[in-house]
This record gives sequence, structure tokens and C-alpha cells, in this order.
Amino acid sequence: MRERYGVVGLGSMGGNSATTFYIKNYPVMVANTAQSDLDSLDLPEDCKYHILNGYGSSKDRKRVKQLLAENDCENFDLLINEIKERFRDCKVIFLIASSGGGSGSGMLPALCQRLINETDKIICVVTCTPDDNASLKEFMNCYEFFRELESIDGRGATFVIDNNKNRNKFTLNEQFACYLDAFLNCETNSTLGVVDRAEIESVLAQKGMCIINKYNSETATTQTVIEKIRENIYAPIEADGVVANIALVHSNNKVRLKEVVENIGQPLATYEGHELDATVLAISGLSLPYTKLEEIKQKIDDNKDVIKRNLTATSERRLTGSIDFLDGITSEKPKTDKKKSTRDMLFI
Ligand SMILES: Nc1nc2c(ncn2[C@@H]2O[C@H](COP(=O)(O)OP(=O)(O)OP(=O)(O)O)[C@@H](O)[C@H]2O)c(=O)[nH]1
Ligand SMILES: [Mg+2]
Repeated sequence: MRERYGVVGLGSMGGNSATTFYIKNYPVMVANTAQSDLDSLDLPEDCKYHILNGYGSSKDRKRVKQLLAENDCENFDLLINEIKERFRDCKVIFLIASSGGGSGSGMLPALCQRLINETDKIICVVTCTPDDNASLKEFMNCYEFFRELESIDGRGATFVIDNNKNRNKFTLNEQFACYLDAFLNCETNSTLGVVDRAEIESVLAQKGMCIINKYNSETATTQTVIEKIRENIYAPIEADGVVANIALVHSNNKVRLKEVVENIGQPLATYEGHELDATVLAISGLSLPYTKLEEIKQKIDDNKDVIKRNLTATSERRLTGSIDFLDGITSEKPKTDKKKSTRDMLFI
């Protein structure tokens, strides 16, 4: 089963998270511009991919894009081919990177776009938003990251871990891996009903934000399940009632799907399974965390003068013009032009 699900970790956060999936026996590859970051990971060398001529991006998303664009996108092509080759038997690829860093954040949307164009796999994204103590640069990176991601058509589920939810980032990685692994393994053979492989994958194929929680069978009740929809490791979900799929797999008879649905909003589809050793709830097709991103935008706006001064000092002026993008964000974007040039896909 696990061979169906490939994990690509980009940058430091991606590398750390991918390691937790490696331990759970998923096929894993990690890529980074910094060899030292790769060296720090407890993974076999053949899982590690160093981007040629890279030595870190120091929180500069543009730097990794330029590196991928050099020589007619040579590095970009090499990296994409490596991913396609390694995960050729996978049905779903999870791309993991922080939104606030340079390397992972700069690469992920571009790789997502190309994998959608060039494969028929479901491409899911796992990212994290910076905690409140992060630097302005991280908030700007985060905003740009979501702007690019949002414009990509045909992508699968996006998981957004909120780094404010735990001071220990490794705990967040482990919790997420535990929840996703539980969902990927939630196909039972109960006569009461199952969530089958096709249903699991249609939850993952859904564009928009996705959350997965796991509850042990002793404590899972309608109330605890509902509480954890909002108090968990993820960015806060929007209060707009937008939702596409709800999958609930029971381990006891104490959770009522109807009440869970009433709490979130009416989805297009619900799936219900039984007799798992833990209760698992997956919700996909949620809105991206626009309220959270709006707060981040506010933080950037409040510091505009500082940012402008710093950008002028380094004669880098692009970002001041491109930060207004969240306005009117709810409207559906036109279909991505599949004939875009490879370089365009780097969002340069
Ligand atoms: N949840 C989680 N967040 C992490 C982890 N490692 C780093 N972060 C967060 O990610 C952001 C920094 O991004 P990194 O992933 O370190 O950056 P990178 O992709 O390696 O890019 P550069 O080092 O800037 O080239 C910060 O907000 C960190 O708090 C991790 O293992 N888990
Ligand atoms: Mg790094």
C-alpha cells in the first residue's frame, strides 16, 4: 500500500518531515540547495538529492528559482526527472516544504505545477506557516508561497501545519505523519461499511485545504472529534462552511457523522468506514487559511516602511509591488495554460 504514496521533502522542514515518513516505510526523497542540510538528515544517501551548485538560499526564494532556471532550466529538468523516475509507481506524491523558508518554499509551487502537467498523479502539498516569532522575511515568503500555490490548477489536497501550535517542530512533523499514515491505512474490511482506496484517494485529490485527525478509540466521541477540528496542528479553518469531502472511519460507536457534518458545513461527499483500531477524520476541499494569510499580510503592511528601506538597500524592488494579491482571491482563477514555458513555471 505504501508504495502508492511518495514523499518529496524540500528544504529543511521538508527534509525533517520526510524523515518521519521514511521511518514509516514510505518511499522518500529529499532535495535541498544546501548539502549541510542534507547531511544532517538520518536518511540513506540515495534518498538525498543536492541541487547542483546550490549552497543554501538564506530565506531567499528567488535564489533557488534562479538556480533551477540556469542553463535553460537544467537543474529544474534534472530534479523533475528524478522525482518522476523515483515515484513512477506512485499514485500520489506529497510535496513537503515550509512556506517561510527560501529553498523549499521557492521550489515547491514550481515542482507542483510541473508534476501536474507532466504526470497523471495526484499532487498533494504539505506546508507550515511561520510561528509568531518568525522574521518579516518569513512572513513575506509565506505570502508569496500561497499566492503561487493558489494559482496552480489541478492540484490535490494542501495540508497547512501551523507552527504556532507547538514549539517543538519535530513533534508537529511526527503528529502529522501519524495522522496521514492513519488515513492512508484506514481501509478496513468491515461488513458495516468501509472507506475504500478510491475514496481515500478522492479525498486527497480534492483541491483546497485538508485536515486529518486521529483519535484513540477510548476517547473518540462526537464532542472530542468536533473539538479537534479546530484545535489541532493545522492553520485555522475558515468559517465559510466551504467543504468538499468528509471521511470518517470509526473505532467505536460514539461518533455521529451527522453532527460532525453539521459542525463543518455540508460537503459534496461523505464517506464512512468502521472497525478501525483508531477513529480517523479527514476533511478536504476546505478554503485555504485566508484569515490567517490576511493577518500575515497585515503584519507585512504594518512594516512596509522597514521592508521598503531594506529592499531599496539591496536594490531589490519587486516585492513591494506584488504583495496586494489577496484581494478578490475567492474567485476561481482561469485554467492554467499547459503550454507555459518551463521557466514561467518557476514564477520568476
Ligand atoms: N513544522 C516544522 N517547521 C519547520 C521545520 N524546520 C523548519 N521549520 C520552519 O520552517 C521555516 C524555515 O524554513 P526552512 O524549511 O528551514 O527553509 P529551507 O526550505 O531550508 O530554505 P533556506 O534554508 O532558507 O534555503 C521556519 O518557519 C521554521 O520554523 C520542521 O521540521 N517542522
Ligand atoms: Mg535550509
